[in-house]
Amino acid sequence: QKPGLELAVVSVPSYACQRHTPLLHHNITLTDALSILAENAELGENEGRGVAFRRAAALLKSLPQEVRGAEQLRGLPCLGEHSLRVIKEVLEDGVSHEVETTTHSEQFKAMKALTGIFGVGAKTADRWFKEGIHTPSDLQRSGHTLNRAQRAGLQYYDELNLPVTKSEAVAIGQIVERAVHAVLPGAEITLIGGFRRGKQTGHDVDFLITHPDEGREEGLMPKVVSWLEAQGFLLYQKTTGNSYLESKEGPARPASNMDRFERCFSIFRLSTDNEGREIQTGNGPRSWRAVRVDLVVSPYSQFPFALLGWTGSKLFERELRRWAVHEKAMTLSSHALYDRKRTLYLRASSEEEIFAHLGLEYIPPCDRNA
Ligand code: DGT
Ligand code: MG
Repeated sequence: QKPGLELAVVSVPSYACQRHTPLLHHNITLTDALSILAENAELGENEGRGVAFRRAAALLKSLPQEVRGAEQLRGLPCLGEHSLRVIKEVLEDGVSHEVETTTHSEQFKAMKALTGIFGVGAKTADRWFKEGIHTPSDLQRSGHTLNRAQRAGLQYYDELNLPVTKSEAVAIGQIVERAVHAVLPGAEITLIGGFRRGKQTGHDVDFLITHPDEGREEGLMPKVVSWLEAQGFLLYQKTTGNSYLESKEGPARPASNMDRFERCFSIFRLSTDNEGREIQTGNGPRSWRAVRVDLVVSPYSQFPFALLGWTGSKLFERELRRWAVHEKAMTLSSHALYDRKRTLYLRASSEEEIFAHLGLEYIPPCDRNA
């Protein structure tokens, strides 16, 4: 028996939310290749294709050992024809021709650079690319009218594309805590997103804010933002009160809840004095850097759903919702879990209870890195 042949015998469940997916895994070369193809599909607004590559990559991330040969993949779920072809190529030749062509393509490079500007999505980037704009500098020179987010995104481009470290996330957390407690003592602040899953760096820092007395959290965001602005901590902010309405997910909520889920997309001005680090800019060095920060406020009764929904990974979230609908006839969102057969909302006071309602083994945040 070849080493590792037992992989194929172990049965691996097909939904990522049924599996433990640690941050560090054994198949980086393969998942990197598939992630590039996923990214390319997403940039080309081919969502279905993107998800197929992401699912294949997530399956490989959950395997207990390195895949050395294609025969080890027999019987495993989530591996479509295209993904299998790419995996086999990488296993045999060390690289995939399609991945190489993609990473070297002008279009992929330009789309990545342009969508790397805060406030720029795939549609806008594609329009600019077709006009011959390939880089942030091209955009700057083009004289295009940009919105406030895009202007900030361009201004802080280099810094916002620098990974945010865990210690920077902690420092931001202390500022957010001061702000929140100044305007609402007793409010609770939780670090969510990738850092809650144990990542050491991130593209932004995400926080969820709530208060044990339901209702006290209403109208909190504008007050927090005013405090942060007055103290000079914000370079940019946009607060939305109805992000839930705009999203397609989830059951319809009672009208009274509509504007309760507040979200703030911001750019913080974080001092780098503590680390003795200087940021190099076009105008010389300075002792602060720009950091993307997302703040979300949730009513206490929805907190476990918000916590689960904002911890990620994005694919893990997608798989949870898919599992809920297709296997349980339930609708899961960051606000609630609805049982469509019994036509009622299921309450939960912890993430564990939501997994239990869904008939899933509890997966801790550190194993949601699908
Ligand atoms: P990164 O890139 O290091 O920041 O990685 P993450 O996993 O922190 O990704 P991020 O910050 O884009 O999002 C964190 C999680 O929050 C993500 O897994 C799904 C969730 N999320 C992000 N945007 C939305 C949204 O608009 N609505 C809802 N319901 N969830 C969202
Ligand atoms: Mg994040």
